[in-house]
Amino acid sequence: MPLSPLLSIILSSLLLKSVIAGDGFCSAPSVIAAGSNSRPLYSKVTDPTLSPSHLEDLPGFTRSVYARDHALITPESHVFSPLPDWINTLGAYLITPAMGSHFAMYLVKMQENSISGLPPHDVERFVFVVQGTVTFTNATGISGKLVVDSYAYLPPNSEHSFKCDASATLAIIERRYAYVGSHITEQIVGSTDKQPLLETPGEVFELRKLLPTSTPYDFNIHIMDFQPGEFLNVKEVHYNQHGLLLLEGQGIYRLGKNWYPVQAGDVIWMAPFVPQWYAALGKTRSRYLLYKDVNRNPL
Ligand code: UGY
Ligand code: MN
Repeated sequence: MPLSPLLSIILSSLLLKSVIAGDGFCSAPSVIAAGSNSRPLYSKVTDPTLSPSHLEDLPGFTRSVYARDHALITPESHVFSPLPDWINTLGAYLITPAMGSHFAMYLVKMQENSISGLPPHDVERFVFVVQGTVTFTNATGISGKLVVDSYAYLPPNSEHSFKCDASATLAIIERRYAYVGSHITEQIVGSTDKQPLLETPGEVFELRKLLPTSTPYDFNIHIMDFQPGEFLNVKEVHYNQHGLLLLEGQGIYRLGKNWYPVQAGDVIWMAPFVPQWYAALGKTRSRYLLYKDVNRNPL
């Protein structure tokens, strides 16, 4: 039987009230508030939402996963401890060869009077500033400040230091350099926003590469941007390995047969040939930093 006009007005105003009050409906955390632009760049990495609000108090809950061919290491699982050879600095190794990778990826927290140590012999280093400012000094004694979104690449066996006099968070990637012929790499300092957008045939995401693509470099760092709703067209399966830090946004990462909700601050290890696919969701841009080994014959 049709509702009388008066009854339906009363019912819809009650319904509206309960939506505004948030009662009577499943309520999800507001993605709009979470994506507000008033926070500094990449602040979700250093100040993450540890888990969906209805799960954050659940004892033992984590989204982290460690599998044979991939791992998702989420912020509530990050364990920081003093870094060997560094002064006054804490680090969390999130990807290491113990997982099967040929590289290491770790987060570093520096504070007043923090000083970096050097990587082992023949190991190259890539440093990306996620938060704060560090002073970088190279082998010739030349110094400069590195701010958020800037980075440095250090060839193997090159003297250098990073110092901090307030607070900084760095994402670091290191691997044993794969020498080929007489090629050598050079020190590089740059910032993401100065790197040109590259062609991505068949794909919609925006791509920047932070290192030269020439033969001496045995890896590159990609910065990949997706607007909400955009996704990888290729359901990738390839010989290269990846280390990924989600700098902004949220979405779904497919790894093998698993589908993971992910958000800024999450780190992912992808072994060679693990099927991989990403779709950006939410209300804000997704941006990730991606290690990829290149330019070497896999045999
Ligand atoms: O270049 C890549 O392999 C990149 N598109 N992979 C990824 O985003 N998982
Ligand atoms: Mn890939």
